Amino acid sequence: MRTKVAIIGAGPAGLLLGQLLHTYGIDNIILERQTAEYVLGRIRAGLLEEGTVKLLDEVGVGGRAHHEGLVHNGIELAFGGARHRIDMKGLTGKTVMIYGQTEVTLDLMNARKAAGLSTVYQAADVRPYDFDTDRPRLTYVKDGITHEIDCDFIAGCDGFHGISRASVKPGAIEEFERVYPFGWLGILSETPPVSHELIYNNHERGFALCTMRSTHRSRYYLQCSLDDHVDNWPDERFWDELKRRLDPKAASDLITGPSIEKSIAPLRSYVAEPMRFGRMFLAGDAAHIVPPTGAKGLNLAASDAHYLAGAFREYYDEQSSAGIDHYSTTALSRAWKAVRFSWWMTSMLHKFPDTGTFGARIQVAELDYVCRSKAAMTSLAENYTGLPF
Ligand code: RFL
Ligand code: PHB
Repeated sequence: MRTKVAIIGAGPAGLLLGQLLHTYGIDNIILERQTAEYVLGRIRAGLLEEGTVKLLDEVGVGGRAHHEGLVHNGIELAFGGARHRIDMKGLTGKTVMIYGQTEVTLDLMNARKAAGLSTVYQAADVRPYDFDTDRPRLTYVKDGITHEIDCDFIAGCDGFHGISRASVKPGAIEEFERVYPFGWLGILSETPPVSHELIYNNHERGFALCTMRSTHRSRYYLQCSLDDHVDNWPDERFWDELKRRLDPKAASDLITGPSIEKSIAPLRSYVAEPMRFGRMFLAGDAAHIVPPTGAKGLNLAASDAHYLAGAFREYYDEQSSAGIDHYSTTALSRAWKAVRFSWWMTSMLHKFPDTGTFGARIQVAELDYVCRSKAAMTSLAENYTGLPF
């Protein structure tokens, strides 16, 4: 088998890249380890920057997001028992959209199917070879049979635990990492959200986030310890703890109900440099991870896909390698700004075991400053709604 771009991973990065390449007339194949149902079952991100929505429009799949997504003009920061609104639209002219990653993935999968593009699900033991030469190739096993794909380029869109980054020879990658001493326990429930905008809560018992998937489906997160387990959190305990971390009005407005999903995710900041190794390029979580506090992971996957698709288009349409030569620098420059913003939001909002009461007072001083200073608020809003790409 032969294709121009072989993409590993059918998450948001891989699917969006595949669709952008198709729009530009560049043939591609996606190899995904899991089934489509498994990929769609993962409850993850929920918030899209305007730039990400524009990319969905560019590949012709933005219709349902515009129809069903919830456009938000602001967020609230809660501390010391009170809520403070950041008017992002007023400060930056930009909004964000609540539209689940599962929906983005479904829309992209449907478009890919409709265009008759090739996706191999349950592709086992995917291996990239010879990407330091002009003739890279991949092998994978499907139904016990080994297949080979020759290609011009490999796109490693296979997430943090993927094979692409792991295939690079030791010493060729520099890694930057911060592991946080806590995780997020998340639940999804078929209940109306406590407020029509997101509430980020700094509380002495730990961080809490009130978000949503729709006007009748809520998503809540609690900071938890790294060794915690969902079995320790029956719904009742979750709702009780959430109420204790909310301001009095939100606690009394909260409508509870049975959870339909519950999971724990560790928090990590990670960047691999560079994002290009000969003819293999990393995109999305394969290259960088951010803690979810800034809502940036999926949006970074989208901007990487945009940069990489543009670079391939330049290569095929203009016979120029300039785009692929600049890809790593361009993508890393934007990624690092999101890494910084996500780290900052995480630092300001969570309870840290080692900084004590001094650290807690510093957080409140910073939150109070952010909520009173137009300059600080604008900086938060500019980063939250997404830096340009
Ligand atoms: P994905 O989504 O992990 O997809 C990678 C795909 O590659 C496949 N794969 C392989 N396929 C073949 N061979 C192999 N050897 C393979 N190894 C892996 C996997 O099965 C998978 O299908 O990476 P991608 O595409 O880079 O997308 C990244 C996003 O999924 C991620 O950054 C976001 O979910 C992060 N995130 C958020 N991002 C936002 O922008 N806004 C948010 O509001 C937001 N909230 C979140 C989040 C992540 C969370 N968790 C669970 C970490 C909230 C949470 C709780
Ligand atoms: C979500 O809706 O899951 C979500 C929203 C904003 C965040 C993190 C997660 O910062």
